[in-house]
Amino acid sequence: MAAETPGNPSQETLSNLLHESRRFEPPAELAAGANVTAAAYEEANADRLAFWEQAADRLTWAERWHTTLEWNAPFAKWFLGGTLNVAYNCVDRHVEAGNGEKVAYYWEGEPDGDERVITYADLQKEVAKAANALTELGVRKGDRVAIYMPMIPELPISLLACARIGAIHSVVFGGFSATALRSRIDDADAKLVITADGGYRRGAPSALKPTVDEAIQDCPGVEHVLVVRRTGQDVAVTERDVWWHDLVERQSDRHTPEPHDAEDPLYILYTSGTTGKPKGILHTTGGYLTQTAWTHHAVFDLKPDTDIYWCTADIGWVTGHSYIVYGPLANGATSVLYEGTPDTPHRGRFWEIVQKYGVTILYTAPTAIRTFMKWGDDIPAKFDMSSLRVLGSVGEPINPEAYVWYREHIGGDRTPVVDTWWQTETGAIMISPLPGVTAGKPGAAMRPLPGISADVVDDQARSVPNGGGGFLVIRDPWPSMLRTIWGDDQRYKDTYWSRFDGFYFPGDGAKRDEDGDLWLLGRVDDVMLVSGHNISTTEVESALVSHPKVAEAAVVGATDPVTGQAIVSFVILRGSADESADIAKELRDHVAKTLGPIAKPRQILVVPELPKTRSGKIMRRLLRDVAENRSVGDVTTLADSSVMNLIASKLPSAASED
Ligand code: 6R9
Repeated sequence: MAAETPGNPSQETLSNLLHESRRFEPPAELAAGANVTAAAYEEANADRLAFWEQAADRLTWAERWHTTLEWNAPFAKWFLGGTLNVAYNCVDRHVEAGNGEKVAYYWEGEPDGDERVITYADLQKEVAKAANALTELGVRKGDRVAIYMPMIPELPISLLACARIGAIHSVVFGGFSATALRSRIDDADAKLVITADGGYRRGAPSALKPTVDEAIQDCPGVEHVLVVRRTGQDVAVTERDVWWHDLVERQSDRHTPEPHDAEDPLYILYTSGTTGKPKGILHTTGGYLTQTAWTHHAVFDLKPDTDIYWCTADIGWVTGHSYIVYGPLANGATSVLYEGTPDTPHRGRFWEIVQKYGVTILYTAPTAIRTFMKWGDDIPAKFDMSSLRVLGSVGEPINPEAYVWYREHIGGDRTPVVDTWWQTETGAIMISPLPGVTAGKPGAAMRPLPGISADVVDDQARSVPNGGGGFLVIRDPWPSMLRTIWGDDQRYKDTYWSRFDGFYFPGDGAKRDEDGDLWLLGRVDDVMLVSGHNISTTEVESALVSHPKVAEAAVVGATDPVTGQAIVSFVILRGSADESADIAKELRDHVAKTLGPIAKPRQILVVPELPKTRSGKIMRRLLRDVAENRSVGDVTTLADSSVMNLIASKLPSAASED
């Protein structure tokens, strides 16, 4: 396909401004013993379905499938005719293989000294008891169970108990409001809610049960609320409430898992979406477990006998579903599960946990990494983290500077960093380096994994050439893809399959560099149109973060009489940097030098915080309101709504530039 005319802005889909030449080869030892080698790409290229069949064969099936894929676009069915039990695959089969004494989770509570060690044999008993308890409460295969809990062992146990009996779980993040919880309970028509009296958050017990009580006031479909006692705080108890310790503890610790169909639903997980009602993303069993397990094995090079793996996400998000619960347990991994926040009781808590358990694989988010950069290099330097061998990143584009900091200050300049791109909808990792194969480039997610066909296209759905930017699309169905939006097939088609005929459109922009490697450039809704150039927020933010004084940056396009849109930047300085009078000029010049004059921000605002969702993604929509002097829109999904006032109070000083 002919390239777009270089330098003709009206034809360019998305500018490619940032050039990064640092490279990190895979460590020789890791490459020599890697779970997955370059051959996997060739095998998958030669026969994609055979490749996924092999991955599915890593699981234990009650009945093997007869048809690998049935594709009635955009509706996919994988491993038709196959039956398996997800909980059996995640728990029982490891016990049967003689690994019952192996640790599944080292659970670390937020209050100091609060810890539990849960072996696979323990997990088998706990899941069996919980499955029996759900059955006693009348929960049957196909029923929906809403789960609203802190990060305690009963949370993964509840997921597995549902999976075991074929009930469909719908986890709602414990930080959501009663209104958000109610709309999700209603949409899925849940008959049981599992919760706790409360959880620990930043050093204090924080109640959950009252939020459930408020949420279900008008939900007659909810028959029971199963309540774990975690904090011991006072809670109102009504007739439909049942204590976990009363009901679950007296159950038999044996339960026979029944096989379920590969396409039986496993869970619904709501993604907020910026407008309208949340979308209930539906995942099924066989394909989902195949891809979560295989990617966890491949991308983290997990060695179940020696690795200690820690994903710091909350199980309320898809990262926790796929890479704390299903993927790691299917692989028989030993994981750390941490209840609290990174700064409780001190800012070295994560590194203390890495040191305590000898964590070898750490999976966290750019927002956390940038926060650690802001807090200062001296904090991680106090801990022994020589056990670490692979670092992962997920949730947002990782700025090259954050990547290099992560590698150096957390990984001791030894560990590969895998930047993993995926979504709630994709169920599992789609684009990522393989740590024993791929030379890492800071900021790049590199290549689609074997078996995944991702592409970058222009608005006519034509592949862009190397060096070009555009829309990320997925060309072929993959095993862990969402099957639909719960109860709304039409919305599923409209949202993901209507922008480009026959391709899945995730809503992200991307570029393909000169070597053909992929760089994610943020949501296409955030792209800025400056003097006819489409500029991604990610590249300007990364340029700002590459200045030694900047820890974090968010940029938005604001209406401008001259350029159409102008770039407005919000920056958080590093702990060590002082806010000099000419910081704005310094940073604007730095961006112009790094990316070219076209990307020079019109304004720079130094702010103490940025508005983020509860999973840590920057909400640029709200910053656009500030930049265009509008009253700030819907803040209900903000983690901390007071930050918008802090930011707005910074505004007057911004008007003075140029
Ligand atoms: C797993 C998860 C999905 C959106 C996705 C994209 C962004 C996630 C990324 C990334 C660049 C990465 N995203 N990982 N962007 N590089 N490595 O985060 O799921 O909460 O559904 O968000 O997050 O914009 O479309 P989810």
